[in-house]
Amino acid sequence: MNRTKEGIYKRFVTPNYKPTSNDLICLFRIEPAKGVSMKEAAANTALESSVGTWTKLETDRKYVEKLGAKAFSIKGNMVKIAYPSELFEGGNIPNVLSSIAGNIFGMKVAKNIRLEDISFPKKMLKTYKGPKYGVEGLRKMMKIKERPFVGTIVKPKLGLKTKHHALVAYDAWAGGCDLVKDDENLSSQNFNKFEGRLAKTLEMADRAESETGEKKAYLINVTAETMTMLKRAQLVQDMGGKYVMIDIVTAGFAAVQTLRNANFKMAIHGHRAMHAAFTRSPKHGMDMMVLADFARLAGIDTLHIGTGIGKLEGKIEEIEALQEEIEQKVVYETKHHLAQNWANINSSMAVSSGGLHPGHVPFLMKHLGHDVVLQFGGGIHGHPKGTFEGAMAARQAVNSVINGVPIEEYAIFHPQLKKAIDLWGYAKV
Ligand code: CAP
Ligand code: MG
Repeated sequence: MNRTKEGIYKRFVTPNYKPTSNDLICLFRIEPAKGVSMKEAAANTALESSVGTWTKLETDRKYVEKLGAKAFSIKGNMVKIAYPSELFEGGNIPNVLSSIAGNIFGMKVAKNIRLEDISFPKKMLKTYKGPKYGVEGLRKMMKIKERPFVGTIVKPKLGLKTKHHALVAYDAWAGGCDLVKDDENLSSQNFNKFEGRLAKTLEMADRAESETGEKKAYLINVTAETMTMLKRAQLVQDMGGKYVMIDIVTAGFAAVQTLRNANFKMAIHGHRAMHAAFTRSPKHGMDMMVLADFARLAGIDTLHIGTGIGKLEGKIEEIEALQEEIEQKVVYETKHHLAQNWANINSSMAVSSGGLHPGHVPFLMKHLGHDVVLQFGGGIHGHPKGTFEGAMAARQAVNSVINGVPIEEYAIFHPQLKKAIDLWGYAKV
């Protein structure tokens, strides 16, 4: 490699380059370090994330040159870099991340660097399974034609004994929830072991199904060391479960791929605990968009994307963009996002969760429509009359929107909803 600045620029900063349909594109926001030009920071990002390093190499070969990434657009601090897909092994998400989201985050030439979005070429998409069910498949599985799904997380998030956990799940289903999930940090602790919980809670799901005539799914958390994870998932399938959940960040994308590639006849729910460690800063790290892209690629059927109104950070416009990214087949380019044609990859369904209660439903449905899981933890189990009526209140809130009746009016004839909005209020839309 020619290690003069000019040599590096010539190879890694190429404004005339037109990306081919086989290139993976990344959109970075780069803030160069003091005394470093944008061009230099962009060049170093491209080289470090592909074939280069800090010095000229005696081992370099002519044929390596064509694998170099190219910064082909620099507008202000937004830099687009194209990577030839030959750089990556097919079907290997950790491999892709180690390049495009690897060493670059620690480079001294950049004060801050944030990966805003990524666009996969068709050639790469073909090497991944994507979601098995997607929005359509999940609607068929749950026999829910149009409305949003209503979900809950058993609370308290940790500590309940198996018997009580299963009873809380039963009340939630009987009251009107479609999905009941474990919380992100429940696995197989001594107070609530996986096997016992699975058996007892699935029993309650069956009971609620026969009593209500609706489909009920239990999203049991199989996040664990991967061999254990697979054994647990197999057990869920053997016992008639429809769904498993995994913490996609703490378990890692290899684990998500392992779970998806095992090809169980079950949907996979993706919780994103820990994402904010690197998605929260607007300057450094990566946007949730990138995580969502990889979750869809790996095969997550339902993914947490935030609320825009609940207890956790995230503006509603960002949540809408995330929903579009994971649910649509074709996503168009905007100032902050790259275009994507998802080709063979199925959709993932958005999950809105985190500090929600029934009074938020009109706001959520206005912004996120019907293809969404509305998920309430405290907002159901904190209902003054308990879980059963809390779940009723959540379903009533959804019905109020479907029937076009303002929630406060609907509440007059629906005492469970009334109790909920008396306690937590409601968002005006
Ligand atoms: C929600 C929740 C979910 C968050 C995760 C919790 O409970 O169970 O894990 O939604 O955040 O533990 O906070 P509440 P996100 O409904 O009681 O708040 O969806 O943003 O990934
Ligand atoms: Mg939780």
